[in-house]
Amino acid sequence: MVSKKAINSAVLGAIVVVIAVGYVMMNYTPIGTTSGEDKNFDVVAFQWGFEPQFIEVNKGDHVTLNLSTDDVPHGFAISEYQINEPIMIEEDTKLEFIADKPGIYHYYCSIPCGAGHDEQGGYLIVKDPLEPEPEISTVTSAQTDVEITIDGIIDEEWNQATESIFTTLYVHEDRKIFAKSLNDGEKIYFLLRWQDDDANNDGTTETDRIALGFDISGNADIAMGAAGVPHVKVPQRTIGEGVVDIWHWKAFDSHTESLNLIDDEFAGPFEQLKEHYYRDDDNKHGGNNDLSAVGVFDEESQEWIVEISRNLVSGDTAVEGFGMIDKQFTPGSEYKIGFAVWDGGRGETAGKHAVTDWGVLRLE
Ligand SMILES: [Ca+2]
Ligand SMILES: [Ca+2]
Ligand SMILES: [Ca+2]
Ligand SMILES: [Ca+2]
Ligand SMILES: [Cu+2]
Repeated sequence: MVSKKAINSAVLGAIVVVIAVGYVMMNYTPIGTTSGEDKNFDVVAFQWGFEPQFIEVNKGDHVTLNLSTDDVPHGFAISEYQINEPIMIEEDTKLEFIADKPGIYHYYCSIPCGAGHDEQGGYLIVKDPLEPEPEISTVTSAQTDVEITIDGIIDEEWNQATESIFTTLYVHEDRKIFAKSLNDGEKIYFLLRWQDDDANNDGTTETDRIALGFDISGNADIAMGAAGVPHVKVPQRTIGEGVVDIWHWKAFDSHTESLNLIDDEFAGPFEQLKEHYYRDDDNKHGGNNDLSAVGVFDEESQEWIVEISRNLVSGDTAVEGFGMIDKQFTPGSEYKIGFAVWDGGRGETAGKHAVTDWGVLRLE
């Protein structure tokens, strides 16, 4: 799996830190021997997130989490594992459990800690080594010499592109994103469709949205959607050490009260994001918004149809503090691509969304 290497290196880093740092053992519960391995992680809670955001273990592993907070008291909770542990200031809390249930579990903060509290979370991934790895989705961007009109209406030309399916994995499982891509030597185009039973685009509810992510650094964990809590300008989602280009379309943007807005964003390592912005055009920090998109809700088929385009090559390759924040595309190459979707009608916003794993974008 593409994301595995990134997770493994994070695991290794965490183990090194655990060995190097002495800690007070709190809430220590001895656990008998199991068939699994010992897995240790340093988990830092902060306003508003956890680092790391993904913890991957195998079924049966004896997991030890060394919990600490960077700022105010937080909690670490996983409902399905009956875990709910307070994390107090200047106290290291050791939490141990056997990862006996395979699956993907949301971990979240259980102590109210401010504006971004609801967004503070991450994922415990418990793999069953006997289960085969899921297949990686690939979308092929065929070459075309016809210019695509970005209007949310399916051009003739789209009929020659092959459709791929990306399925969401985290929290809201099994939503399907149907993706097509074309490129004409200058621009890359995407046609995205997904099922949604209500168009949330008038500002009375949270908005429907979709985001595309492109791994820039080559080692980013899965990290889709908002890279920060916009109103407080604090990074909320971290992506290990990686940098990801994010294209974030909203049916309705409440800040500008406009329909069909696409933000050109990026996410990076937490320490870097703290000092910087997350949107390419944010107060003139970062780069330029290089994206065009239009979405139309098809009442009949109950789905959003969104067309997006960008130049294959953008200018945002040397932004202070980050370097490249827009993925650059070359025909004949392959890239890591992932998706997130939000259904505003279900109250989904910011970090509450349905997310796919990394797949492959292949440019012909
Ligand atoms: Ca069109
Ligand atoms: Ca840009
Ligand atoms: Ca960008
Ligand atoms: Ca909706
Ligand atoms: Cu918290």
